[in-house]
Amino acid sequence: MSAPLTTLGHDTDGDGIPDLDELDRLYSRTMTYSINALLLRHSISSNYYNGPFMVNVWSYHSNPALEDTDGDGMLDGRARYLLNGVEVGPDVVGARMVAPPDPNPRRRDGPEGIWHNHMDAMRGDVPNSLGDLLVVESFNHLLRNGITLDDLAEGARRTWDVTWNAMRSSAGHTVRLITRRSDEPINAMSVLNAILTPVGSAYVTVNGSALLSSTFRMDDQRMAIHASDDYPLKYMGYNYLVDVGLNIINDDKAIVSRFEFEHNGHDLVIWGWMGDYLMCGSGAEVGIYKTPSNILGVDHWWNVRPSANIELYMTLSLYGQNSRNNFSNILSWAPTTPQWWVNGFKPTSNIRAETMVMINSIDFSRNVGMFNSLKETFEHGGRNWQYKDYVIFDDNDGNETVWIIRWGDNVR
Ligand SMILES: [Ca+2]
Ligand SMILES: [Ca+2]
Ligand SMILES: [Ca+2]
Ligand SMILES: [Ca+2]
Repeated sequence: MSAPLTTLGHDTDGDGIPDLDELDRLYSRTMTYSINALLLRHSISSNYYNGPFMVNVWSYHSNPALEDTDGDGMLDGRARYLLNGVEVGPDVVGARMVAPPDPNPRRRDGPEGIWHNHMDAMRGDVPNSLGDLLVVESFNHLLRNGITLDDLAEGARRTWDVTWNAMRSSAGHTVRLITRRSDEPINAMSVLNAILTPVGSAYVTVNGSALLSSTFRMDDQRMAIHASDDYPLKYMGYNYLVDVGLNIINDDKAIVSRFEFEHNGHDLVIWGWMGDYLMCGSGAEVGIYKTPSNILGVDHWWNVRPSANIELYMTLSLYGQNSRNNFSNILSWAPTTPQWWVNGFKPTSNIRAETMVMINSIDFSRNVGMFNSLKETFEHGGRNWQYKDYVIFDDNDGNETVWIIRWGDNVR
């Protein structure tokens, strides 16, 4: 260490925690058993030992000479920030937070190497605004993969009746469905027709959603496509059928994260998916929804609009595992405007959900109360306790950011 422990507040490794706090508590520990065992092993009479039997040790919360005690890529006591690819302190203007403080400085959190890979990916240019309007490319992707109109219809038939009823009653006035099954040669419009006709809201809310309002856009760096949050879903809400739809439609089962909590008398849910989306390729999405209403036996989760203080700054990164300790960045997205829903899809990628890792951040500084309500549900005895390993709460230094790191079952 670079200063005596008597120098209060000194932080040798600069990780935000003073040396003394990293060392935690000094206590006296007996060494009698170990010393006697050693003497016995070497057949030495205890009469020959006249040293101490008690030693003073630190209980050691984290290493005062290392920023990242457990080497998992998250620092012991502070979040990590980048500006133009260079790691900087939190106070640098324009710096973007890319990793939370380590919730467990002495135990690796998340899949091995993921935070290192994430830091590397974030050093590059991360798209933060929308660019081209995009419709044709996702259709081409669909067709390239040999998916026929009959495939779409078959996959959706089972859920159609109930989703249609729910959709009609909840959102019929906001969405004009195209209900004609086209027999024309395959082109973008006939694919659109085929999708919307049999699938209904399950498809509309997951894969076809943005197509309804033509707001699928490529980000400004052409890394991935994004559905704008200003589209019919906000009038319709999500429900469990979305999960059903996603799982039927894709060969690959989606990984779903679903955290329920209450705030100010509202039932809220943070709901995320990742997987290989039929039309859009490898993708992920996370949204905040509130107040379920039961329509024809189906709970609908309505989004949080128009309450501006529930639109929050969110980021999303998606990775596919190549091998142990090695992840490829599928997409990253850090929009500069607050969202109730963040999403990204890469039509040219077909990574399976079980080898994916999603890293999502939600900055609750616009709504600290909601942060606290959510956090309580991840504490021992709370309703989301079972998911605690997937969520990191950063309330250090005035941050109120929630990080969701979700990985598939096959990630090693
Ligand atoms: Ca330190
Ligand atoms: Ca340290
Ligand atoms: Ca660490
Ligand atoms: Ca850790």
